[in-house]
Parts: sequence; structure tokens; C-alpha cells
Amino acid sequence: MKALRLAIAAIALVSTSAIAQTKWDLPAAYPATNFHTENIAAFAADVDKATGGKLKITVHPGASLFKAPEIKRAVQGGQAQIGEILLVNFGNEDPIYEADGIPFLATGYDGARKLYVAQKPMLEARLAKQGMMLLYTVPWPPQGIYTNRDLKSVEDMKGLKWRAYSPATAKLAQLVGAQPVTIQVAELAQAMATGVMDSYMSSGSTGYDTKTFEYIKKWYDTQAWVPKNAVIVNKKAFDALDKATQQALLKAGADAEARGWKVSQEKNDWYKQKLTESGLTIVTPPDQLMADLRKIGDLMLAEWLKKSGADGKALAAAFGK
Ligand code: PCA
Repeated sequence: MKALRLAIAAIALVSTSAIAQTKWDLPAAYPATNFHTENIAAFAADVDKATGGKLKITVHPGASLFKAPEIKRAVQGGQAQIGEILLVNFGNEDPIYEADGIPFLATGYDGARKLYVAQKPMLEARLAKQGMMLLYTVPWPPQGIYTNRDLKSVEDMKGLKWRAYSPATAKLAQLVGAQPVTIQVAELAQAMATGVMDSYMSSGSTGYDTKTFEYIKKWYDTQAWVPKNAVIVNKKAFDALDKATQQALLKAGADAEARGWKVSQEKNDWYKQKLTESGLTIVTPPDQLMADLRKIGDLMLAEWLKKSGADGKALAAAFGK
């Protein structure tokens, strides 16, 4: 009887340690129904499954835990062990973060992929210096212009109240004579409703998520750049995991990257269709507008090359620029 009780106690002990859990928080800045966030939720579920519940990642969507621009610092400081950031948000900290926000440097998903391959070790090196790791990235669909105006050339963009989401999108506004105001997605719907802005550049995805079609009736499909979100990890938190859990996390991250790139591309047309059904017109940009925007892109690239050093040159060279 005593032996049995001891055995039961021993089993209880083993099973307690077997379910000993590590809990991580993952702040994200976009709505729970956005494809990036859904991908993160699938990633967290994969980690849970692969580790038998040992690593539990709680996803906090919609900038509910930290605002978009604060997530990087939160992961760096360990307030969050893992988080999702929009790389171009950090262009002022280091120009390499905004390489995927320079208009027409890398366009389309093939361009984005090529840029990522070249940019990845550079991103990893910068994050490593700050005690972080790059787990994976996923691109937003290509960027176009939401406006009610009839745009024939960039002349027609003068005086727009332009919502920016990054230093580069603010710079673009300045160059076309628009007034930039920086607003992240979590505040975008309200900003449109209150009229602090009347235009912006983003994907069909964000136009759909924020119901932009309720305020703005046109989207110029300029396909000007393909910015990426990145999921980053605090290195100390990673090092504290056992080897098997680390492997599971890396594997789930690699899977999320492959899945995310695929879904982004697949959903691009779906978003355009949904926007059209909601009363928004997808406009093929006139040649003059495209030519003007390309010139602005060249200007921005030239300025960016002045501050982005050898790494910037290497990235531009990969695109023959
Ligand atoms: N949506 C995000 C970033 C790029 C995009 O497509 C935004 O508008 O802030």
C-alpha cells in the first residue's frame, strides 16, 4: 500500500514537471482577423503542439499590449519575449530596416523575396546587437494609394492630408507636397472618421481591415513596394528554453514564414475583390503618375544610399541600382 502511494506520488511529480510551462507574450499590432495575425496564431498553436504544451505563446493582437512602434523595444527589454514588428517603422534607427519601404527598389513578391534574402543577414546582425533574434518575416501585399482625388500626376497629390506609417511614407508625402501625419493601423479607422487625414499608401489588406472604403473610394494600384512584418525574439528568453523547445520554435517559425509569404500573395487578389465589392474602385495608375512616383523613388533611394553605408549599397546593387 505504501509502495503504491509512493508510486502514485512519483507519477504525480513526473507529470507536474512534464507540464511545467513557459509562458510567452507576443504583442502584435494588427487586427486578430488580419492574415499576419492569423498566421501568428497558427504559429503559436504549432509551438504548443510541438512542445506538448511546454511553451505557451499568448498572442495580443490589435496593439492591445504595446503600440506598434513600441513592440521592438518591449522585446529588447524582455517585457515581451517575442513580438511582431513592421520593419520600416524603424527606418530612423537604421536605414536597413526600411530597405523594403523605398519606392520601386524591390517590387512584386519576387522582388520582395530577393530583397529579403539579401537583407536578412543584415537584419539579423542589427537585432543580435540588441539582444534579439529574427524568427521570420511575412510581406504585406504591394502598396498603392488610397485617395478620393483624381490623380493624373504627383502634382495632384499636393496638399493631401497624408497618413504615414513610417519615416519613408512621411518623406514621400513631403516630396509630393502632401502633409504627413503618422498614424498606425490601430488608430487608422478613427483617423479617417475624424478627418485628420484623407489619403494614404498601403495594401489592399489594410484598406479592407480598416474599412477604408467607407471614406475613400479609390485605390491606385501602384505596387510601389512590399514592406514586411517580422517576428522577433528576445535572445535571453530563447536561451532559457531547452534544446527541444528551441528547435520546435525555430521549426514553427520557418513554417510560418513559408505559409505567410504564400498567403500574402494568394490573398492579394482576394482583398482587391473585397474592396471592389465594397464600392472602392481599383485604378490602374496613369503613366504620368507612375513616372513621377518612380522619380520620387529614385530620389529617395539616392538619399537612402547616402546614409545606409556598404550594406545599403549591396542591397541596391542586387537590384542593379
Ligand atoms: N499595412 C500596414 C503596413 C503596410 C500595410 O500594407 C499599414 O498600413 O500600416
